[in-house]
Amino acid sequence: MWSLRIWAALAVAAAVVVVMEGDLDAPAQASYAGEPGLVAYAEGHEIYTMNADGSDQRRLTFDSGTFIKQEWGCDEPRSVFTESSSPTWTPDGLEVAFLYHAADDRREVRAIDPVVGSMRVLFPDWEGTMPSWSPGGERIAYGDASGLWVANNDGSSPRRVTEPVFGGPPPLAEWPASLVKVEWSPDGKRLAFVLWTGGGCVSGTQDVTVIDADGSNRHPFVCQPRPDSFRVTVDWAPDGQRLVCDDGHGVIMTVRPDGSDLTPLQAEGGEGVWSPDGSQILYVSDDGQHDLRSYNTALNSTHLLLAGFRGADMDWQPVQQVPYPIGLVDPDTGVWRLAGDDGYLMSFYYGNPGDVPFVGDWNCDSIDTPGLYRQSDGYVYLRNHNSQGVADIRFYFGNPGDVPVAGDFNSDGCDTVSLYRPSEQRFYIINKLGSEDTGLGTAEFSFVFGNPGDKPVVGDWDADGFDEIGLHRESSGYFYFRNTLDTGIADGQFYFGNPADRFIAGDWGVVDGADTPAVYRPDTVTFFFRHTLTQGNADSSVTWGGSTWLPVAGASFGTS
Ligand SMILES: [Ca+2]
Ligand SMILES: [Ca+2]
Ligand SMILES: [Ca+2]
Ligand SMILES: [Ca+2]
Repeated sequence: MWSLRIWAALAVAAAVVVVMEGDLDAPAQASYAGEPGLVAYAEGHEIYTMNADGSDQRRLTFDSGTFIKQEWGCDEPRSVFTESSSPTWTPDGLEVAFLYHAADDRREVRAIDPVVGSMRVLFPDWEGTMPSWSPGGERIAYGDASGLWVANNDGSSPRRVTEPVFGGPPPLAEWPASLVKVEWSPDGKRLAFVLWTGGGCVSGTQDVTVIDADGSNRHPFVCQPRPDSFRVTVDWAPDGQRLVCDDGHGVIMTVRPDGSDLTPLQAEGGEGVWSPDGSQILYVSDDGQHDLRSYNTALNSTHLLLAGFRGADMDWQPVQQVPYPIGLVDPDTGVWRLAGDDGYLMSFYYGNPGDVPFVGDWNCDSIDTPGLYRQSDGYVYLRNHNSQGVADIRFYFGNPGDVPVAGDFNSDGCDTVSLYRPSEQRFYIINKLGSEDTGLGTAEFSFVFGNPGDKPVVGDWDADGFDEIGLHRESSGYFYFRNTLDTGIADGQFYFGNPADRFIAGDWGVVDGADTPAVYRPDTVTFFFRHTLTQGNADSSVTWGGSTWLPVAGASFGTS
């Protein structure tokens, strides 16, 4: 029945998981403002995204709506078309997964990156409902006519959690039941599913059941089903304490997972989805119009966002929060993802495959923005905004093979691009930027530091406002740094990181003006942060990204 392909990529693109170790205080998170994240939805065989206020609707899929076959159901012919449906964000929020009904009548689970537009097939032959991922992405839950299933995220080791028994008074109890939607709770402990039972073509009823992921504590009829209810939807509050659902007849409600404390919203409609911060529920009103509305859970008030909204099956993008001003650049696609001051990711295209990415404050406004160094011709491309666009500043500097190092080496509040030449183990420091496609000229000063094979990194190790340099020596595992920009022995050194780790530095964990190193480890797609310039284990870590992605670190990337 099942034909499943290993989905290794999910393990690579795991959700952002922030782990704080030791006794150090977690950095303060900026307060929530606005509605972060996109909302994916289905409309007319295709998948779209929009902002949470209904603006900026973008179509993601373009290959649906092709006639497949004629089907007879309930004594009426029905045309079946290729269709993309049931959009669901992957747990890392990077892709929209969806069910695709293919022209050969197969069903696939696909995923599309809304920034890049690239599409991949996760499961090429799928017969269940759209999978719902566990919060960490390690497992999937899905349903079919035989019950509720939990499996590894590659589809292996499926285990049936429960059978599809609708129950209730006759005739509901006698009719066959089937699962039509599954939603994993944010704490990973419970599953909510929509169960459908029908007596042929004339009647059918849907309702929501909540069950522990191990199959215990079954709570049926959580949303108080009424006869002839179709298209019941359900979504979890981000704290897992409540659900939003509807009875299929326009009564939209929130309720505890055990069915208690049912509270109808002061609104008619369905398709409710909870915002990642819990402050609002997005829904489609059912008062003759199909309007996109939002319900403020604190004020118990609703307001109109968009009149005449035809979307369905909405899913709100999981909000990634990264606690430090770090970023990752995918060198294969040129997609940048930077953690803003509010912790939310900004993503945009910049550069060509193979360019070496770095960041700096080129226009002295305290916001770090991208830079690229093209090692083949020594060209530097700097941009002053964290958005897609052309370079604001471009010039050439250095020799092929040089490694860019950016920092504020004279403490004037402006970053400049300097170089490390591995063939000479020599830093070339310059405190101005070039312009207008010209050469930058010679470096202001240069000095030798390090051994062949050392990897350079820039940071202000002594908190005096002047950036200096450091090196990672993979052969010994040592990190060396100097507090002056000249030749000499290291002012400090300690063991940190593994070979193949990618070094960055920033003022994280202990925010005192002094930079400390971190590594991005490709094989586990994890950043490991050291909060002091001393030897020891990582003080915190962030799991995020892809194994070929390159890390960058700044002081502030602003907010999108
Ligand atoms: Ca700037
Ligand atoms: Ca400077
Ligand atoms: Ca310094
Ligand atoms: Ca620090």
